[in-house]
Amino acid sequence: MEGWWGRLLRVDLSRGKTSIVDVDKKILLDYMGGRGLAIRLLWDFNPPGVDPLSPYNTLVIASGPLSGLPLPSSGKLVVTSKSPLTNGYGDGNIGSMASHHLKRAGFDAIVIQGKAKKPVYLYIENDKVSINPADDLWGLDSFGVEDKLVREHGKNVGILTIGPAGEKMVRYATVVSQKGRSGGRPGIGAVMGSKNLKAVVIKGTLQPPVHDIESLRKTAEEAYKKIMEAEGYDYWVRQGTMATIVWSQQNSVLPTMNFREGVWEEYEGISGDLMEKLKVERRACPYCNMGCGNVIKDELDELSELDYENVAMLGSNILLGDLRKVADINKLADKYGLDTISLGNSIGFLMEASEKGLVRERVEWGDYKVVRELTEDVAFRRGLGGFLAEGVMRMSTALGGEALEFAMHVKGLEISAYDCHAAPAMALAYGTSPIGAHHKDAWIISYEVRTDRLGYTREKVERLVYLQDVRGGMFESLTVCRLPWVELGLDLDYYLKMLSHVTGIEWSWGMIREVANRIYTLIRAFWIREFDGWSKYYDYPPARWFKHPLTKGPYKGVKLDPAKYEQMLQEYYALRGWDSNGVPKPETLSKLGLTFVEDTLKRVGVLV
Ligand code: PTT
Ligand code: SF4
Repeated sequence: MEGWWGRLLRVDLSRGKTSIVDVDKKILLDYMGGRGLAIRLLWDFNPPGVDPLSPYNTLVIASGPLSGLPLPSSGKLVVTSKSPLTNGYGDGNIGSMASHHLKRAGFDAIVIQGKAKKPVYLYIENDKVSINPADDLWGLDSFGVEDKLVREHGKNVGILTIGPAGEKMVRYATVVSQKGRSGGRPGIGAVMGSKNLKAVVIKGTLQPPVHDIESLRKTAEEAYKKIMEAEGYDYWVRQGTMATIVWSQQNSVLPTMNFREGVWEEYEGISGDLMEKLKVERRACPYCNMGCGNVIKDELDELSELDYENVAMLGSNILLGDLRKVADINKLADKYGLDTISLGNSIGFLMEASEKGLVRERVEWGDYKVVRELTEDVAFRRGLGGFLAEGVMRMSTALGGEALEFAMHVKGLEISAYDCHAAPAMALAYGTSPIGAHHKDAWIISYEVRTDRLGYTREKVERLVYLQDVRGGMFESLTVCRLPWVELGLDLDYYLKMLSHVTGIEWSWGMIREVANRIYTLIRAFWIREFDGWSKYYDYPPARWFKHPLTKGPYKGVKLDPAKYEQMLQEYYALRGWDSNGVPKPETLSKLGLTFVEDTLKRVGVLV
């Protein structure tokens, strides 16, 4: 079948066995790949209510129909599991040679279950698969593992690994690749650690099946050219996502002091302009001609690859205003395999709790030395680091009372770097994101800033659903980087054309949006299945944005309005075909071919 191999690699670490199984063609067409394929596999393979850190949880590493091919920014893959941070659906996107090799090894996805008795790593060379001892890798940081595995297997492989944080099952441990690409914010690295799986090494040498290679080549060539000719290309190549620091400051969304404010007087100390002056190297994911991996030398003169989220969360959010120091903490997070967004949130939360006298320890805002020590302690779960390793939701529940109001998470996933006191649709994007508070599904904040900043309108809700379908539905399932479209305006029709040339099927926007809707609805059913007592209030952003207005900047005095938020949420549910509690209606399930989840939703008491 062109576009897909129709094959999964299944790995049972408890028994030390691997097998290759076929995937039904209809499943691939209905769910596309990446996130879509992964949620269907999780639904089928995970026992309901499974402990995410138990051997029975399933880890899926998936590529999509455009992976492994020389198409713009196609070198991404998705890592997915039930999240130990949220207890719901979790995934992350990584740009790495592992994407290229996974597809070229002849698999659409790897499905990993069980737990090895001792540390292991998985080695895949097309159909040749082995589970190898990893005693000498266990305990190493992600950079050290990568070096060792390259020495063993050569440079022409893709490597996904965890650092000490994954081994210690820090709830926001990530999967790392190529010393600076990291994915799986909701603790996918901890799931690998719980399975004693230190790394996955892939070498693929097959040619993925393509329907019309000549047309594909022409379309890709044209798209690459459009990207390079786009207005803003030079600026993007210079600053990448780091340009967002100044933009966020100007628009009062820069997370500051644990999302207390949206502006910070010292933002220039962490800006993209400063980064440009310090830059020593630029990296790119495979097949990308707009590489945004900006590398500077950090406080210790070591290399650190920076992105907006990392710098905002470890900079303005904790009042650390020196880019080289921020870069040092960012590098530690990459080495140890910790999500920078959750780390910056957890430390910011602790600083605020300390300021308010809710914890005994004094942890001052912006104290680099303490932040450095805490980051190491989180990775190894030492002392106060063990508390931080649990993430903001659990930390706030332990402290109770006032602490719950400034716990900046949705469904347990810490908020990424956009303050929403004065951005109602972005707050809704966080509320309804399928993994908890993350911007990847709908970065509607840029639309809000451009159009009607403070409105709670239906138009914004419609736009939000559209963005989710394109970003979280299409891009996460094609497993292609969305930035050529988001940042340089590459026409979305290129993706339809490429998909049609690869698969030999004429894809329309109607078809893509139906796939996306199916994916969102199945993910929603998964959350409901895994949660004990589903409520629409899980789709609410933190109390801080409703209760405590901004005290500075152009939106001084502004906070979210709960009644108007609820109205937008209800409009969102209606557009998705879900009921007023956010539960998919039977007719929606039927329309999307998801009737197989109906019994489960009845059993947990949300459907009659
Ligand atoms: C992503 C989240 C982001 S989103 C950032 S910076 W961003 C942080 N990056 C981290 C990091 O780095 N190290 C670390 N230890 N923790 C980190 N946590 C944060 O993780 C990333 C780029 C970026 S940079 C963005 S926006 C785009 N994201 C895409 C996406 O989600 N889907 C898609 N189809 N294309 C995307 N293109 C862009 O990719 P998560 P990466 Mg990432 C070092 O992981 O879990 O998805 O969370 O993957 O290869 O580093 O590329 O301003
Ligand atoms: Fe990777 Fe950046 Fe290129 Fe996207 S734009 S593929 S994140 S280098």
